[in-house]
Amino acid sequence: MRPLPARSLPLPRRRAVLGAAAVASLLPASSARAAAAETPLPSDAVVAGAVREEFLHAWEGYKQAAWGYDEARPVSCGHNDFFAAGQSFGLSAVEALDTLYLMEQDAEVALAADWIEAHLDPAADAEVHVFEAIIRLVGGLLAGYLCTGRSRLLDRCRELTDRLLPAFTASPTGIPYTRVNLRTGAVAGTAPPLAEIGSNVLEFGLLSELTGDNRYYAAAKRAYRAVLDRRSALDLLGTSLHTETGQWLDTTSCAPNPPVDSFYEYLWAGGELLGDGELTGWYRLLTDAVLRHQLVRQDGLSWFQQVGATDGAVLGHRQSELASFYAGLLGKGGDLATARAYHRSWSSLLEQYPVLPEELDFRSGAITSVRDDLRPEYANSAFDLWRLTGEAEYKESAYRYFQNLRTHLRVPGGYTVAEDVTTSPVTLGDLTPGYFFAENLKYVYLVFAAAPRFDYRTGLLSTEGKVLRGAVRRR
Ligand code: DMJ
Repeated sequence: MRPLPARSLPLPRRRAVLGAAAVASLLPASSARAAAAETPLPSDAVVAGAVREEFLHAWEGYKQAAWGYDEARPVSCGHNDFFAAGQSFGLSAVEALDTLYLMEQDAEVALAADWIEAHLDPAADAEVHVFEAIIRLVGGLLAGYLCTGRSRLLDRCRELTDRLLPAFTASPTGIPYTRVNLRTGAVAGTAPPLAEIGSNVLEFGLLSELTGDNRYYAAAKRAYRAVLDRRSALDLLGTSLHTETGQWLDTTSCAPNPPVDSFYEYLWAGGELLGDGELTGWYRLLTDAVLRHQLVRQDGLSWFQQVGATDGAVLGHRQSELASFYAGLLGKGGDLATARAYHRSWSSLLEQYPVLPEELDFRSGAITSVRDDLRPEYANSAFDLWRLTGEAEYKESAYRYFQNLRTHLRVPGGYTVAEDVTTSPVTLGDLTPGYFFAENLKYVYLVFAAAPRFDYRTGLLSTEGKVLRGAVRRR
């Protein structure tokens, strides 16, 4: 564990390519803009081209090391089964589909879609993680269908979702089981955290719209309602619930950290995508409570503490890197001031570390997890805030993120996770997580590419970066 100086702004340890802009992230907005202006970025077209090149570098790495398997091990040239040992769903190909499409790589889209249609087995004898299967596979197939119009992708998606559905329908409370065997429908796992209960309303709602079958959307709403019914008098939620008894198993409100993060994201996004005002109302109710009880302003930075859901008592100061997406969500939800402040807190941490560590304790300054699992969340919020404001600061964030990734996590076989971001050089691991193909470089690309296949006005991305609205079909 490597302590940050407690109770003071972190001082820049390194001068990155974007030196002035990096320093600017510690300054008030006006100074930030002035400093950033002194260090012009390359042209948008140059950056977009470089990002596409890096995406294709990782994609080629996957094709070389792990084609047809879930994930590549780019250092050892091996592969990883993500869902179940000995079973592959070609996860990275599914994750990459819409990114390849947005980047106008049509031959690669066809290659991936052909493989999926021929080999992805929605009835595999595998016990899969329901939440992961929904955000990665169901979402990926939906986005692939929306981009390409290939109806077999939608057929696969529907069959897979039908086989995941027992996790919801077999539950006496509506709170889903965490795992299901796709062949037998046997369910298991009775302690889902909130992200796993709620992060399905986008995929299920959209699938219901596309198929005219309301069962998917109904299951998602039932699950959400089961949680809302159990909120505290403070309008706070705990972390996990029992599928069968409906009792809270952990009453800590840890938003926006995992494992509750995207539960809140899908309330806002579900309201947007599905025109469901009830979801929007729930988003506002719960977000107001999180801001009231958990937002902490410390030394010019903003963080979210953990509190007891029933009494609001402070329980911890853990901040996961995965929570950095929340700046974008707050902005989309209309609270730009808090969104800006929270994003800037993460930018300031990027002054200390070449890539963001997995977790810190913001009160003590200690880094409590030195890994970086090639995370996309900071780029996600940079994209969201750039789209909302058009401001240079967020373009700078996206570019700096890209530069740091390319400098520190690129290997000849693609991109990899880091075991320790506090060493110099960074200690590398050996995995390209599937979400890398759906998220990290897609967000940066969309900032710089003026992508003709993305409708910047209406586009809506899932928690896994899948384009669920706003893909412009090729003529
Ligand atoms: C992705 O699978 C999704 O973004 C999810 O919501 C949380 N984390 C990973 C990436 O870090």
